[in-house]
Formats: sequence, structure tokens, C-alpha cells
Amino acid sequence: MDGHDLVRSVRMLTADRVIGAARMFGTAQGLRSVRSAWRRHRADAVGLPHGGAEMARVPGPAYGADPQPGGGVVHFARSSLRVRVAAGGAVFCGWDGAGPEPSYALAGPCPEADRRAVLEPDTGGGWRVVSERVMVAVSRHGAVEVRTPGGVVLRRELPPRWWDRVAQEPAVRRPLASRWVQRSEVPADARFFGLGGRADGPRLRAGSYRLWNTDPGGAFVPGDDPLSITMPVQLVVADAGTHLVFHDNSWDGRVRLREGAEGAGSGHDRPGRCELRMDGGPLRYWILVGAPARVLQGWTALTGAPALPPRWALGHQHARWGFGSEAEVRRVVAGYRERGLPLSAVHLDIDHYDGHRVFTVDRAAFPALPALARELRAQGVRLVSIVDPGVKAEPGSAVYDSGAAAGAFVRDARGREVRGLVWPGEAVFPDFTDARVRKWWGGLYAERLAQGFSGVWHDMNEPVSFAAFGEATLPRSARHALEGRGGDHREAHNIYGLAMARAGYEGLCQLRPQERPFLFSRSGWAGLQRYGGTWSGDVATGWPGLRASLSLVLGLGLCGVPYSGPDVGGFSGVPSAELYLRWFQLAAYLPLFRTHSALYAGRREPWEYGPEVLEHARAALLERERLLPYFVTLAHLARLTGAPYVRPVWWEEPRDRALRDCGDAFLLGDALLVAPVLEEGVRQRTVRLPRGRWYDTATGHAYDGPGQVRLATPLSRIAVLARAGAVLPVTGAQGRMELETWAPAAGRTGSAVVVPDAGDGWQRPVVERFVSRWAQGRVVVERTEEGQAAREAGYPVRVRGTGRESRPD
Ligand code: NBV
Repeated sequence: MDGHDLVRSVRMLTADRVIGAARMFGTAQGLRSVRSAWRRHRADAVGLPHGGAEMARVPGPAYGADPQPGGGVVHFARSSLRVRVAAGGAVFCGWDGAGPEPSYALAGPCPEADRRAVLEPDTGGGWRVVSERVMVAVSRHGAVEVRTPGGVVLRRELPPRWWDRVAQEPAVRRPLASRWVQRSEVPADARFFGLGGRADGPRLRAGSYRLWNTDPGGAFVPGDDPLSITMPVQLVVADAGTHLVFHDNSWDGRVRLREGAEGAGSGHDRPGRCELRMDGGPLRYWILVGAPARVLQGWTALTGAPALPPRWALGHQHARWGFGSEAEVRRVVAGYRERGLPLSAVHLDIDHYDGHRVFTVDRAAFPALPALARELRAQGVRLVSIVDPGVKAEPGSAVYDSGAAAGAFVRDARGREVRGLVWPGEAVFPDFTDARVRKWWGGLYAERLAQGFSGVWHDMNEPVSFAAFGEATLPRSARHALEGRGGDHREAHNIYGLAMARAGYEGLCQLRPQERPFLFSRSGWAGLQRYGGTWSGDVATGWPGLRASLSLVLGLGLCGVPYSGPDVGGFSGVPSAELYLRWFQLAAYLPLFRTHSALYAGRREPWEYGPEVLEHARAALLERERLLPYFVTLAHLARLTGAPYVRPVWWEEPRDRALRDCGDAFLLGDALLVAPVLEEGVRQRTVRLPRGRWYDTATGHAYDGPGQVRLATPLSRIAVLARAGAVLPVTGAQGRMELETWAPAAGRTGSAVVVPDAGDGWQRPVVERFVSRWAQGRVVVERTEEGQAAREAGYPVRVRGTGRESRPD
């Protein structure tokens, strides 16, 4: 931290933050947060490499190139660029000798090179790598163009610029980090999506987006940036094609975006612009090109298939910070049961810990958790536990002692444990970038399993350490193992939550090998999906928070993390009955469907908002229950193909510009189009339809897209449309699975993939395929298998959308 940073930090020592901390945790804690911030500042003052002049550098002219498998290396006067096309079509570019590994994002070893991709000289003294799906052209001065095989430019990167720090002290052994900037242009019509979870999306408009996982501190609204999951992953959608760029660099950085403008035929288009500035770390990135589904498939092939949640995690879950006692948990569960409201899990927050200490239980309030867990389980309700990374720095306590003995906690540049401040008071932080520490931490989940918990919810893992000024996280100078390479928090910060998720996931796999873990994490990075999902974090109660909820889920899905959802009702306050209901109705169609609120916020049980809301919330819950087999299928498909459950409406038609700009509706899988109500008082709304026929599932009316329709959205429902020809697996009579099909348009057919639930273990899923078609004036659904004649569906079939609806027999 230099002098300017200190001034900035001290200016941020607002009375607000100290008073806020004091109000929430008491005066003593408020003062401790001043001390903690001061310690953090001191640690960085002595622990970060200092000084040294900065020297600007650009690649300079190219003087040669060496072919290599999948591409080659272009040599410039002051840098080099490696271009390598991997089997599957993903292109890797690495400047200054950077290779694809080591990487926290990649699921495994870097994929093999595509040997058909070759480096050849290009016109104008440059070079190009031509592959099946993409062409990468490198100019003589280091500009890089990504083109379709037909030669249309998807992205043009200008030569990068570095600022190398030259150490003044000759004794400095470590190379000092270089900052760098890369500016790119995209077609004038391009739209940007992604960058992790952004409250202001899903379409990312002009603005600056920071890459530094941050707890917004209590409640966020659109406009608050960054949040808990930032990722240098951009999905860019243009008429010319869709591409994803991932900068594999976990350092702090900033993305500046500006959408382009078309010159209305004048030929003077202004391209869209993207500028990425990083504080350090390698300049290396992956590019994937193709239709959105193909791009996401490639992305998950690279970074890992999403973990499959157990079926129960697709049902409704209820949480709150501050249940306070076993009796209250029983009361809430009984409330659901007595009113016939489906419930699959209850989440216990930090108030069930003993003095906020992770992996402990407050025995006065929760004297017999395992018995409570068994009792609830018998009613079909699981318990999920919050897990925070901060361990109370308390010699004599089992978790601290075992961690200290294992040398598990993050240390400062002088080798002392870094002390921060979290819920239990002074705390230390496991270094999850160390395989040994992950193993130790994973073993601690045995205690959670013994208490009867079926899943875990990772919180505060940006990581958060309260501070009255400066950033509420660990010192940047804190040391991390980084898998043996060694480094500091500047590099480890953004992957802290990801590495914690890995520790938890692997621990649970070891401890309970017969069941798939259920884990979701507030913070994370590229690849988080391998271990679990996420949730909105502390989205503010209010209509803007409701809109932000959808934006987060859509954006994260496009970054490869398909399982997420908001705190229904918002985290921070008391929603109006209408807001609560509209949130509930939206979340019933999102992967994670969970009511939750803060200690100091209002209640979230559906019966707390009067009989009308209860009735409509019940309808939403029952519909979710009915759609569970469809959600199970979507979870499997996300795993098998990388396609998120919740997709933007342009998913299949990225060239439809009107769809590209539509952020207030979404596709749930192939079959449904969901248009929630995001504003107060709205009782009908406009829905933009993709191509084809769509049925309003409430009225059965058919509409033909593309185009806009106005649909009624009385308080009892949001708008949900089904695609003509769709075949949805649903829960039918006696809980059996049946198929619901929506009549194909005349002369058309429909098709669907269904993956029935095979339990909570690791069984290989059976993928079943169906077609729907008209036959002698009736709609039939048949099962198809490659090389075999179509046969009976094998499930009861319910036909809808014919005007004369048939019930399954
Ligand atoms: O553990 C308390 C809360 C939790 O309820 C919430 O879901 C997390 O996002 N947690 C944040 C810490 C307190 C925030 C003010």
C-alpha cells in the first residue's frame, strides 16, 4: 500500500463503518474492527514488495515464429505469443511464455493439441493459426484477431502493454509483478455477458467491472460491484458469432466495457470495446467460438462438469439467520407440513454454532441436533449447515489446535499467523491453496455429518475479515502455498472460495462416498461448478434486488455455474406481501429455490404474508414439486452438456437482436419460457417470444414467435410458456413420473431428452429420448433409440395444447 492508498483507506474509515460494526456486534467488536484494519494495513506496509520504477513495454515487431503442435509461438522484439488450438476447438493464447498450467480453473491437465491446426505466415508479415472452427491471426505488432473460419472478425485485440517493475533492491529475489492492459474490439452490434455474478446484468452495459471477490457487506442492489463471485469470463454475442474469452489470471483487475454503435448503413460503425487491466499475473487466455450451447459445452469440458445436486436439493429449501432453537426449527417445519407445503431442507446459520465457532453446536439452543435431523429426515426434510472459513484463534479449541498443529493457517510475510476478525472474534484462515490443508479441512466435515447435516453452505469465503477501513479481507501480503509455488493474497484472493469448495467437496466425498455432496458457496471463481453451486448472497430486499436475482443466476450460468438462486424475499429487510410473492414465484423456476433472511430482517415463511399470498405461494410450491423430474433432467443435462438450466432467451437464436437485449425473461431448459414479474403492481406484461409456437401454460393459448405478446400475470401467477412439441417429465399421480407434451404445430414434431433420477449416489444416468408428433389427428409421444424403431413412451403421457386436453391414462 503506498501513501495514496493509505490516505484513501483512512478516508474510508467512515463513522458509518465503525458505528455499523458496533451496532451489529457491540462496541468492543466495533473497536476490534479498527484494530483489525490497522493490522492489515501494517502487514501490507512491510510485507508487499515496494518501489522500483515501472517500465512500459509493448511486444514490438515480430521477427519469427516456431510452429508447435496445435499452433506455435510468434516471437516479438520484447515478448512472445503462444497460440495453441486444443482438441475440441478451444484456443489458448499466452504472452511472455505463459502456458495454460498451472491453473485453478482447468479441471484437469490441459487438453491435447489439435494437430490439424497449423501456424502459417499471413499477409503483412504476420502469422495465423487456422483450425476447423476458428482462425487466429497475429499481426506483425502483436494485434490478435479471432475470426470465424469464413474470415469474419469476432474480436480484435490490440497489442498488449505491460508495466514491468524493476526492483531497486538488488536483494529482491522474487520477480515483481507486471501490471498489464489488453484492449479489444468486438463488432458494433455485440452484447457482453458474464464476468461472474453481476447485479447489473445479464447484459453488461458500458461500465467498469472489478475482478476482486467482495462481500458487499450486508445488502447489495444493482449498481453495487463487485460482488462475491467475479470471473474474468466474458461471453460476447454478435451477429457474426458468439465467443467466450477467459483470462486465466486470478489477480485483482478491472474490465471496462463499452457497447458499440452501428452507423445505420453509413459504414461508420463504432466497435464495442473492452479493456482489461490486471494488477499482475500472466497474460494468458482461452477463446471458444461457436453457438452458445457449443461454447458452454467447450467451457465445461475445459473447467469441469457441474456437480450434480441430489434430487432433494432441487426442491424447496428454507433458511434463516437466527432460528435460534430446535423448537423454532420444528415450528417452521410443522408449519409447512400442516399447510401442505412441500419442503425439502432447512438451513441452519451461524447462530446454531457455539459462540459462532465453525464446526461446533450451541448445546443450549440445539441440545440434540442428530435426533432433530433424524426426526426431520423421517418427514422428508434435510438439514443443511453453514460453514465459514474463519476459525476462532483460540488455543485449546479443537479446530484451532488441530489446524495450528498442521500449520494450516495463512501466514504473513514474516511467518506469523494472520489474525483477522469475523463472527467468532479474532480469527485465523485456512490456506486452502495447500493440498494438505484441504485434506485437514475436509476431514472436519465429519463433525457436520455426525450432527446429521446432509449438505453444506459455504459463507464469508471471499474471504471476509471485518475492517473499519480499507478492504474487509486478508492483507494482500498474506502468504499462500498456491500448490507449492508460493505467492501472496493478491493471487490467492479470488480463488480462496473455489479452493475451499474443493476442500469441502473432496472431504464429503471421502467421508460419505456413497452419496453425492450438496455444497454451495458464496464466493468462487471459474470452475466452481465442479464442487457445487452458489447463491445470490445478501441481495437487498426491494424490487431492484429481485431484478438483480435473475441477473445473477443468468450471468453465472453463462460462466459455467448453473446451480444458483436468490434469497427469496431478499436478505436484508421486510418485503411487502407482493414483493415476497413475486420473488417466490420467480425462484420456483430457478435451480436453488430457497427462502432466507438476515437476523434483523422479516420472516420468510409463506404463511406470514396473509392467506392470499399463502395460496399463491402454495401453487408455486406445488408446481415446483410437479416439475421436479424436469429439474432433475436439467441438472443432468448441465452436467452432460454444460448448458445451464436457466438460459437467456437468445440461447438458440443469438442473432435475434431483440432477444439479445431481453433480460427480464429466461428459458428453463428447452421446454419452458418463464417471464417473471419484476415490478410492483404489474398484472400483465410483455413477453418476447423466440421463434416457433409457444403456449401460455395457464390458459393453453398458442402464440407464434418471433414477436411480442402481452400476457396476464395476476397475483396468482407469473407467465410461463411451453414450447410446442416439448416433452416434460413431471410428477404425476402417486408421485410417479409422467410425460407432459405440448402439441407440436401442424406438420411439425418435437423432441426431448429425459434423465430420470437414479438416486443420490453416483449411478450413471440413463438418457432417454422422446419425440412428439401428430398421428391420425392425435398427438403421440414415442421413445426413440438409435438404430431402433420408435416405441411406446413407457410413461403415462398427458397431452396439452390441443384445445381438447387429454389426461394420461
Ligand atoms: O451467516 C450470516 C449471514 C448469512 O445469513 C448470509 O446468507 C450470508 O450471505 N452471512 C452472510 C454473514 C452476515 C452478513 C451480514
